[in-house]
Amino acid sequence: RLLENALRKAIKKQEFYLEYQPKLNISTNEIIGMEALVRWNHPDLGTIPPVKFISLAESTGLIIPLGEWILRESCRQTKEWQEKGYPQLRVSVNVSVRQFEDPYFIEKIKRILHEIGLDPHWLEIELTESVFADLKHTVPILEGIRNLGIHISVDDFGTGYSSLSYIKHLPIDTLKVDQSFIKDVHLNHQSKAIVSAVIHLAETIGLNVIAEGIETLEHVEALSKDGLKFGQGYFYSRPLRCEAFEEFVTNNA
Ligand code: G
Ligand code: G
Ligand code: MN
Ligand code: NA
Repeated sequence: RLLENALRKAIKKQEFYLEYQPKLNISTNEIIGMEALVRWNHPDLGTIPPVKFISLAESTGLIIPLGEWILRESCRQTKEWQEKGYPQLRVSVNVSVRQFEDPYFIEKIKRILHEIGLDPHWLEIELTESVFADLKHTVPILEGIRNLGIHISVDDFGTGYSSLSYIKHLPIDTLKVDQSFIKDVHLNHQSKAIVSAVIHLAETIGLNVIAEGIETLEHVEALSKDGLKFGQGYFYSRPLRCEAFEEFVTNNA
């Protein structure tokens, strides 16, 4: 209750900000994009991480206005970076099932992109597998999003319902292998087998794969051997505030 009211006020007072975590080509170390991650800067409690408020925002429906702000702000920032002459990068935004099920979702995205003047090609949305529980309902929405030119990636891949047999029928672009499989990929045969299977099968059906949660050089080496192209994780960079992200991009160029 208390936190719910605080969250309601925080949305009105705009106490949120975004951090950006780089995504890289793991063989060239070239930056290919960034994931926007929300943080709440509470006036008394300081920075509150999303694990403390996203599920509350979802259960109360506050994720709808909050999610709209996150989409708008990440698109606005991406456009600003393009205009400032930074390399053109795609921004990935996490979208909750609740937002995805909002009948105005596609209209809202269109309006935001139009207002900001950002080409849809530079936007990617990250959805978890829970979205795919009801395919009859999901596929037309995914197609609508993709027809705009927006990319779609499946977040935390491997932890939910999907099997590669039905993934092949979905209008998606990228599988994001869950960090739980990356953590011990260099030590555990089972994790390694799962990661290899995802990489190779994704390749045959024409999807991109990115690994999240890369923390060490051992991870990079094990994943490169398996033919993985893209990655993200503390080994490269933590999520960064705008200024630090600009610095990262400048040093990476
Ligand atoms: O950002 P952090 O690194 O702490 O993320 C923790 C969890 O919160 C992750 O599951 C992440 O997907 C989720 N999360 C972070 N930012 C957002 C956001 O902007 N929207 C939604 N829906 N979830 C987010
Ligand atoms: O659910 P989602 O994949 O969107 O959430 C990403 C979460 O993982 C965020 O909380 C982000 O800060 C965190 N994260 C990103 N890179 C790493 C990493 O290398 N190690 C760990 N432990 N967490 C990471
Ligand atoms: Mn994500
Ligand atoms: Na994830």
